[in-house]
Amino acid sequence: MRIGIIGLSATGKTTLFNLLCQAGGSHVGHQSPKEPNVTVVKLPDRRMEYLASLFHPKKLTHATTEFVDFVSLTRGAGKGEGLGSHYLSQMRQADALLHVLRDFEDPGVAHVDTTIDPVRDAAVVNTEFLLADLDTVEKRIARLELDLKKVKKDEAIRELELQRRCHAWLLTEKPIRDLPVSADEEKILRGFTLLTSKPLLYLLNIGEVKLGTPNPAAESLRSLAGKDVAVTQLCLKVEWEISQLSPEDAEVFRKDLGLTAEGFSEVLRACFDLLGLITFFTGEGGEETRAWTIPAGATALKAAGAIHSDLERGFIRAEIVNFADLEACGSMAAVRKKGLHRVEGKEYRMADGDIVIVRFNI
Ligand SMILES: Nc1nc2c(ncn2[C@@H]2O[C@H](COP(=O)(O)OP(=O)(O)OP(=O)(O)O)[C@@H](O)[C@H]2O)c(=O)[nH]1
Ligand SMILES: [Mg+2]
Repeated sequence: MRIGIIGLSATGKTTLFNLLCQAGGSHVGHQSPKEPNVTVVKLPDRRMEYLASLFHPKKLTHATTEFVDFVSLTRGAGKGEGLGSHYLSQMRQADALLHVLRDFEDPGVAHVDTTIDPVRDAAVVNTEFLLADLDTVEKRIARLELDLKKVKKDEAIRELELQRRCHAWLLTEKPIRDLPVSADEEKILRGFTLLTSKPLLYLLNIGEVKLGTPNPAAESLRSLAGKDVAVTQLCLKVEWEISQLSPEDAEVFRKDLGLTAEGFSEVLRACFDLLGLITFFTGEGGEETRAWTIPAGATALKAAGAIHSDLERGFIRAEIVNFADLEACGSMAAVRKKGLHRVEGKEYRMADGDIVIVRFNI
């Protein structure tokens, strides 16, 4: 899973990226100045520590997410101005976009505009994405029309119809996320990698003075948000300061400011929820306890495939205990005694927190 950090200049993207690197991310680094920075971040999950305390594994492997720190977007990027098209094509590779919006006053930090207005800034970037998508769709339509003149293929005819629908929709200035499509069409759409089809998380980078107060910008963004759009906020400056403290001091500081949970895990969680992913675990009786991510609604067979293709191929059954039952009972033995241990087939839909043993034969 790859999440692209995007936004206008000096909104806090790199600050966020550095925080992610600190929070256990390994820095994959720059290949060249034109390439963005990438980090792989462990997805915090309190359940992992609990499982480790029961299973005593040699190795504990968290689920991970890749974050990419992109160069700032500017007006005109959607029409390919400057390096616009180069950066936008990199953004198309992301599974979701995390849009950092400046919502802090600081005369020392230059802003592209004269006022602080995150809702306006969000619209600026969205417009560039709409223009970029229009361009992509137009080029594809022209290509398909040309191909269809030579050979009539059903697949191309279907795609052309869908591309034309996308085109008309984009002209009304609406994101592809909100375009009503069938499940089959959604699959085809995924291959288009349109920017306005990607799940989007707005992160308002708020000033310290706004901590603990209701934020009208967040409310406005929420009221405008369509499908697959979420809004969250953090004060990145404060998060950065906290990240430089010892764990004890950090806790005191958080309390003083009325900040409860790790702000950071919340952002990660929000990305995860937005992508519609769930976690399942393996490791009972093994050397490694591991968290895996799959799309919500995936079957036991798909879960087996996420672990190894052999498990999918030779799948016999899945033995499942849900984490909530395990925690309530205190041990696997107690879970079994209570009959909360289940045997499921291929078609079973995995639930978040399922602990799985896949029985297979190849
Ligand atoms: N006051 C204040 N300054 C911040 C905050 N977050 C970031 N900054 C400052 O804003 C400046 C830009 O932050 P970056 O994280 O580099 O922003 P960016 O979006 O990566 O900027 P570009 O990559 O240049 O577009 C830095 O000087 C940060 O120290 C914040 O929450 N409050
Ligand atoms: Mg930066």
